[in-house]
Amino acid sequence: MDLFFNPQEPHLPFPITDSIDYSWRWDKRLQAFFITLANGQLIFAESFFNEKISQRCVEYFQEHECLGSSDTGLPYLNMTELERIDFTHIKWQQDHIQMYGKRIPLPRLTSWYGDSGKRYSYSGISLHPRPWNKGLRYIKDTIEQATGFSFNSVLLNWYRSGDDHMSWHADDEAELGRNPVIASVNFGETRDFVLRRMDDPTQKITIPLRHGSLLVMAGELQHYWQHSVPKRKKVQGSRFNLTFRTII
Ligand SMILES: O=C(O)CCC(=O)C(=O)O
Repeated sequence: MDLFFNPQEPHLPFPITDSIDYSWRWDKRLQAFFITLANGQLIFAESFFNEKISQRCVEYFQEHECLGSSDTGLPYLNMTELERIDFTHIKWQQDHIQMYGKRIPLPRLTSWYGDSGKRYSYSGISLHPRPWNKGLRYIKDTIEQATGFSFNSVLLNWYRSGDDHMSWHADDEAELGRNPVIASVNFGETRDFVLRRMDDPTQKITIPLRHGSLLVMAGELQHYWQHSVPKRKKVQGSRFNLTFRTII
């Protein structure tokens, strides 16, 4: 029996390793879990944005001018369809990576916004920031006020269905600094965010990120852990993920 268990407080909704290096506590003010892992820290707020705001974000990210009227709720967009659509707020793009001498499209759509000059490069892709807009600034300000961290850029990922995914990687590019604080917010479908230790990939933590969830990664995490968003065949709809970062 856990003598320190307080039934009044929420319990961490996913398992973490039961060892001295791992712990969590509930923070009442932020309504979030503060989690300590071996070599890293997480803050997890399952319902950081309420349903109304989260739903508005899903619409905002997809709004576009088509036949003179704005529309939302797009089906899975391929590259040709993407080029025909003029998005109102977010300029979605299809990036490519070079693999085995071939140019391969990323299995998701992306966009990069931030302060002027805050360029970001990963996997051979170089991104120039578009200026902040009202919706992104609102999300950024809300996260900054709640957490006390500040950010100057955001990478947006649109997972059009459960086929879209993100492979194992760490956010360890030099321009993010030594121990970056990265705040990740999610809107739309729930998808699993999986962490694994680099020196022992059997050590994994799976965090279901829901409509409105916030996950902050901090400390040495990017040096010792990789993360991914695996394919999920049963997921039909879209999920939008925004990772707020500081480019130095
Ligand atoms: O979609 C997610 O939850 C993860 C995004 C991510 O890993 C990244 O942008 O580097």
